[in-house]
Order: sequence, then C-alpha cells, then structure tokens
Amino acid sequence: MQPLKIIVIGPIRSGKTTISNFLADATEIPYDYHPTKGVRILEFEVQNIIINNKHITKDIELWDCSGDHKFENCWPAIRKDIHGVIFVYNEKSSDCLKEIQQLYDYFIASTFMKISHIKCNIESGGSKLKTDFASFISTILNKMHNYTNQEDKNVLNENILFAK
Ligand SMILES: Nc1nc2c(ncn2[C@@H]2O[C@H](COP(=O)(O)OP(=O)(O)O)[C@@H](O)[C@H]2O)c(=O)[nH]1
Ligand SMILES: [Mg+2]
Repeated sequence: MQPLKIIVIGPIRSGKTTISNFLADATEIPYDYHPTKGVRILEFEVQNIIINNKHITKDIELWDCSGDHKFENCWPAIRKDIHGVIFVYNEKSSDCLKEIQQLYDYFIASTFMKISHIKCNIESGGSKLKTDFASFISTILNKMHNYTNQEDKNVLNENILFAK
C-alpha cells in the first residue's frame, strides 16, 4: 500500500521542523535554529492503527516544508496527492497573519473540509501530540477504507492544525 503523504506547513519559525522530528522520532528537540531548504521528507511508520477491527501499521511520508516564500514555485508539487496537512502556527505572533492566510487558502481552504485544531507544546505535551497524530492518521485511513469510490474522493480529505 502506498504511504500516506502528510505535509507540514506554516510560517517560518513556527515549529514545523521541531514537530516533524518529534513525530518521526528523528532527533532530540534541537536548540539551534536551522531553516529548512525547500522540503525535507521524513519516512516512518505508525503502528497499531485500528481499521475495520484490525490492527495495522502504516508508512508515513511527512513533508517538512519550508515556510519561505522563495519556495512558492514548489507549492503545486507539495500539494499534489496529499492525504493530510499539518498546519503549524504560533498563536502569539501576529506579524505573519497575511502569510498564514495565504498558506491556509492554498493548502487547506481549497482542498479540505474538516479541520481539527490542536494546541501543542512539545516539552509538556509531547505524548498528547503523538496521540493526536495517531488519531489523525487513523481518521484518514478509516475514511479511505469507507470511501473507495472515485466520486467520494473529496470526503477523504482531512487536515489538522497545530497552534503553539
Ligand atoms: N521551547 C520550545 N521551543 C520550540 C518548540 N517548537 C519549536 N521551538 C523552537 O522554535 C524555533 C523554530 O523551530 P523550527 O521547528 O525550526 O521552526 P520551522 O521554521 O517552522 O521549521 C527553534 O529554535 C525551536 O527549537 C516548542 O514546542 N517548545
Ligand atoms: Mg523548518
């Protein structure tokens, strides 16, 4: 079965790379700030998802995308064939509202119908973040299981928002 393509987008310094690494278990929380060039794809699996009363393991491709506008020409490729979006933004910073709106319109409003809003803090709420991610993946897979017809394709779309 093909992996689930989940993209992580949001403004610069909102925490996309930190959250991606944490969900993929790639590294410890980094202390230095390294902006991501273009996109970085993390591959990992999520275990114990229950679909149709069976426990399954699913491969995930998590696309940690740069929030920089100079990569805007990559947006169509990033959005192609996505199963879900993790939109990360910082509630406390109001200086990038226009950018948030642009990203939101392009990647979310045009594609998704259902949005879950989750507050997160990796230091104090890391395990909740992982549980929320697992239930996000499970919701997507259950919808894919229930709607296999092409005409129902648009109901598959699911998306998650992380506020920091
Ligand atoms: N304390 C704390 N720092 C965070 C958290 N998330 C991100 N950061 C810090 O915020 C900065 C930007 O994070 P990064 O993930 O690189 O942002 P990106 O540009 O959206 O990929 C880094 O210095 C991170 O260490 C968090 O949940 N708690
Ligand atoms: Mg980054």
